[in-house]
Amino acid sequence: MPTKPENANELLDVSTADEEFLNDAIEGLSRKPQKTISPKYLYDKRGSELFDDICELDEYYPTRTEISIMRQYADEMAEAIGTEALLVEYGSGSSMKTGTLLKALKNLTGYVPMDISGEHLEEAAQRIAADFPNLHVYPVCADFTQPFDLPPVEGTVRRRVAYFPGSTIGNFTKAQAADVLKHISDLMGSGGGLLIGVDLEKDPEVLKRAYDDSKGVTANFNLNLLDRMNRELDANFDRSAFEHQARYNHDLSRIEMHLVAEKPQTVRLDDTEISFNTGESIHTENSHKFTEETFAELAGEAGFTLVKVWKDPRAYFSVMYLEVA
Ligand code: AVI
Repeated sequence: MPTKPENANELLDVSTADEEFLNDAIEGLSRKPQKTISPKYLYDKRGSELFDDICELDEYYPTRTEISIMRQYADEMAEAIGTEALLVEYGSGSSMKTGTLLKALKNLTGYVPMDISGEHLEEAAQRIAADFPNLHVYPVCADFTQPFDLPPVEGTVRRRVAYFPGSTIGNFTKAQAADVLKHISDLMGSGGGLLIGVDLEKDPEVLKRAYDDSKGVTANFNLNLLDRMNRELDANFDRSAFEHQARYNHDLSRIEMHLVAEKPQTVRLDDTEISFNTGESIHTENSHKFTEETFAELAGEAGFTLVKVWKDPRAYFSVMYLEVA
């Protein structure tokens, strides 16, 4: 059995400091005319659990559709990637999709799971290391909206390939997504690849049901952000005075999540007071939907060329493979 490099399975923590949450929350909630908070703050431990519950909902089609695409086409994806690749996963933890891909990949040199949550990451890395005992796993704790370096790895790396499942790219604004894609293309380098889950444009009614489900799980996920600010930032939000809303923005092809104040109120956040009028909202998340063309254009700005696209029969979701020229 090959021996593992010394740094395999060791967590490399390059995440940003916690006080950023307070600064970001005060800055975002002071914005006019639209109060806003970055969607990355939806994912504390409770938020991550609620997101896992969302993925199980009948109305939330993306997860199960992406898994079915991975199961059906993993071999074709592995063929496009080739041998002796270093696979870098953006936002790991989606072990079902990753396992399917790792099984199909031939002679993989190493696997770098990356996540902003150290806890989530260690669990995911341990699971993968147990399922693939011969695989060299190098977990990296990082906020991938910022540039970061890859750990040194042992063996021949013929190509670095980013694996970015879940259509998380859709949660960034177009400008942020272009930046993230540029960081990825810089890190993968010339000849590098990107295998990415991309949610597709569809009937807005299907989208509204997916983002405002009948069991209220997505509402809880959104409202948890208020609880989180109370827990971590010494805030005093009354969650019963806010309502979850999912709105489809036709012009920007995206679902927007908002927390809407149901009555006028003033909330304290550390030493800052934030006032809300009735109907005023905090914009908490965007989920952009693409066509093959709009995504190829966005990724093209970062130096990627679209090589292949796999879709489900309803064309609800896609997995695209792109390469850096
Ligand atoms: C993580 N991300 C891709 C999800 C999405 O569909 O945009 C987050 C989510 N928000 C509400 N439901 C799911």
